[in-house]
Amino acid sequence: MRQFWKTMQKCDAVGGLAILIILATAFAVDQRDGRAESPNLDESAVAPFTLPEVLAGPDGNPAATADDWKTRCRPHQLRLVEQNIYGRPLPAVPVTVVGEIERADVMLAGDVPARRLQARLRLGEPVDAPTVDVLLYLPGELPEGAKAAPVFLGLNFLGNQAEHPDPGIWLARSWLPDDKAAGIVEHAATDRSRGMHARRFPVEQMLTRGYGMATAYCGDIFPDRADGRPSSLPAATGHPPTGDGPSDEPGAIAAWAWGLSRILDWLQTLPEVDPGRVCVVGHSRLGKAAIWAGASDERFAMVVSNESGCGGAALSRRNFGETVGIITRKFPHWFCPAFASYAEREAEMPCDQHTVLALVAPRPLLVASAVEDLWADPRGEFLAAVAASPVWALFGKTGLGGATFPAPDSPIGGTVGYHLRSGRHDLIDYDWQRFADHADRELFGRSPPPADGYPAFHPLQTKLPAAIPSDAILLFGDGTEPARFTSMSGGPIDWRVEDGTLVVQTTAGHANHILSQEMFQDADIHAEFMTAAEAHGNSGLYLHGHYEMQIYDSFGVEPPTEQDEGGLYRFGRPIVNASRPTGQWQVYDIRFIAPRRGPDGKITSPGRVTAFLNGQLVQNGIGFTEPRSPYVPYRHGATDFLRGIEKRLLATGRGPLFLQDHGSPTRYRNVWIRPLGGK
Ligand code: GTR
Repeated sequence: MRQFWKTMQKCDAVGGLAILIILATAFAVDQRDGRAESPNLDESAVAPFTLPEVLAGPDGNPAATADDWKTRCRPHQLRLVEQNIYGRPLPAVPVTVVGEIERADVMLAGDVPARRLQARLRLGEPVDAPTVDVLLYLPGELPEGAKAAPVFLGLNFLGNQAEHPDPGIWLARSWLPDDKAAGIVEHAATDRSRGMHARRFPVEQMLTRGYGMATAYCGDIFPDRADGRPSSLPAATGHPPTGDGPSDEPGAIAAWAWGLSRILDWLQTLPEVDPGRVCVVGHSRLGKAAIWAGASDERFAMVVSNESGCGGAALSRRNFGETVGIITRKFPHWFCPAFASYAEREAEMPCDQHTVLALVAPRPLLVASAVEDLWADPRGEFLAAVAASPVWALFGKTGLGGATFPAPDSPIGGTVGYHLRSGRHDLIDYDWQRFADHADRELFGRSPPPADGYPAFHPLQTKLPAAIPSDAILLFGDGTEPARFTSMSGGPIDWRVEDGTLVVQTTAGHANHILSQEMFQDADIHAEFMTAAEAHGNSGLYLHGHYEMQIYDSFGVEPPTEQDEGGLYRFGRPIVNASRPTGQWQVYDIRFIAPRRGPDGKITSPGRVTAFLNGQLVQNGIGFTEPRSPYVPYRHGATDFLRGIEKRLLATGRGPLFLQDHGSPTRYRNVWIRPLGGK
């Protein structure tokens, strides 16, 4: 509310003759037109395949010991990957800071103290050598005894400013792919792009776990477009500006990986950074780059692939999802020319993506997939991790430690970890928490904090009204069933149902709220709403009656404040302004983790909110403690009934959802709760 008014998949299923015939027909079609743009997404149509021996040395004999691997076999396998997938190595160049490193102590959302560093790095000797802007956040306070922080380093897609809403982040200056919705206009970053990809870079949560977060824009190194080569860093270091070089001419992925190594050169000079604990991470195409950076540069302490798919963690020989042919035709600039030559003859490649993963051994590796990301072939990513694991065994370590494909949201593994997140192709807080868990175990030998065990939170908000999940407790649907809400005095509500919507019955005192009959502790909350012209559409979702997710006509307000839609009132401004104009349906999905209280009623661990508004992340796990709003319904217009509700809330941790009256006839529909943790 406003303050003024406010086994390698032995292909069990390919037994039947019928399937073989279908496959043969499919291949015939492929051969006829030479293309296979719609890949196989049917598990039962996966053909059997044999992977090249990952442990083999140049004579074909497998490594027998860790030393044998290191001296004889690894160099051989590394060369195979260079020659056939990403290209020969690019030379290291001197890295210097242009001007000064900018250091600032900042307070991030949820009262998380941080040190922000920004530097422009010149890669190469000449004064006009190309530059890369690096953004680094470090924990404001280090754990006792620690002198420097471990850091996750990854490239981003839309510039550093898109990774976090912090207004102090330098805007990207290089060419960017146009994306009006994300504030990239005429290939340039605008202020509107700030925080647009923040869901992929949960700085506050990772700092809270003790990890620093570093990033740079991939396009500073190699613009991600077929004709990007002339303005890429390799071109500036004397590589041919066309893609017609020799078969091992490196492409964009090799250039991005090389850029990550140069940034590591710099990170290792910083007193605040633990030089032995820099983890390289990346999503999708940038996951391919992260894998290759970590495989080829052994200074990276840990390697994380998030949904890197074809040419990343997924086996090319497995005919499921994106293929070598599809990827090299669509992105001719990503790989070395030799890779494209294996289109539709993957079985002839002397290595496969398990080879790339194996090069990370004996360091920790984490491969992450998502259930709905079939294009990236989650099972193929898993099987590559299985097939790479014997190299860890040579070092006396458990690689993945099993060959059973896990259930969603159930991480597995040893020094090689794997998880299959529920949801679609993306990089979200759930994934990062698992990366931190893996680093806790593998780099520090400590147990990660207990995970909440809740499924990943990744709501799809593209279609309204949304389909009601079968496990939802519906508080109000379309008016065909009575609303499961109570008035402030504990009686029936007087809000009217109109055209299948529940309309706020406004009062002069702005205190005719309604509260759910359902009491819950932690929950996912869904609410569709439409603001009205009166009183700026002011209303809100009061979580437990203590914390308000703002509803307010905020369309076009830049920058949005904590009183605008998407804000957690009195705690945090929305990461981006995702609101729609009054008169349009909008949707909130909120994961509410209630604060925990001790026997004296005092908070022992803060609560957290992650919220999506109209498809955009507006709160990313923001932490909060005691209520700060003067408008909490237990005070503003409180009744004896409500005092009783609050008393019970403090004693049991369970409370209701309030829909707020703030003088505007806001409409609601499809309001439901999915309690978490069976409570
Ligand atoms: C796709 C590509 C994938 C993956 C993805 C991404 O178009 O086919 O291999 O890299 O892009 O980077 O988002």
